[in-house]
Amino acid sequence: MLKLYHCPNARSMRSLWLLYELNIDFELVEMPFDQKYTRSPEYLSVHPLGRVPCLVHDQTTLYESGAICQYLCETFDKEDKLGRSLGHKEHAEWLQWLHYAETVAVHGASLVQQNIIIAEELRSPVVIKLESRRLEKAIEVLNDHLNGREYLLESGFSAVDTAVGYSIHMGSMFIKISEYKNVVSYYNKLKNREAFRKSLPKDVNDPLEEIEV
Ligand SMILES: N[C@@H](CCC(=O)N[C@@H](CS)C(=O)NCC(=O)O)C(=O)O
Repeated sequence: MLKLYHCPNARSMRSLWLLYELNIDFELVEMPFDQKYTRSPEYLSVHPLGRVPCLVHDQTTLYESGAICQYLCETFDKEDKLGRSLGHKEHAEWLQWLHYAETVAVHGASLVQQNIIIAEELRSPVVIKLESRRLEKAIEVLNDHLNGREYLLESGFSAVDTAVGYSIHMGSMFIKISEYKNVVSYYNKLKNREAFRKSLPKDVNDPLEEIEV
């Protein structure tokens, strides 16, 4: 049994996208991003913090998107099409980008709190400015790395592009990424993947609009 708990546009989109890339059968449990569902006793008995993603595979439960990515590749991608297992020359780099995805996403998550979740009178312009700047710096590093490259790894598309690609997707909701030309062309390429499209929220307005480079 393989089951993914997911909320639209949340970090679980990484796991959903990757499951579609892997083209394997799984059960999708989609919940609104609402504590009525994510903090329900039923869901808290699966994930003690009531967050997403959460992956259940037979007796194994995982609730870190990075761990889920590595686990899915190690379990279902024995030929290293999307993973780069121990011994592969890109293994260390693959791990680095897998976890760098969270370095980017934490700033996006903070901006979700500041712009959407907390009451307007509690929002802080200083925190918004700081987090936006830190997000921009993290995107700048990606922009430099992507110079002359199609994907994060020299050998081509891999699971770490789903991890980092989601972080760009999330970050682009809060900062203007159009000045980061390499990031924009990379993101436009990722957005054309069928698995990415399938992982988008169904009610999204114009998800596939290309950003001008
Ligand atoms: N480091 C975790 C972060 C998980 C996380 O915080 N997910 C957010 C959605 S992006 C969540 O579920 N938030 C709901 C909440 O905190 O109530 C991961 O990468 O899976």
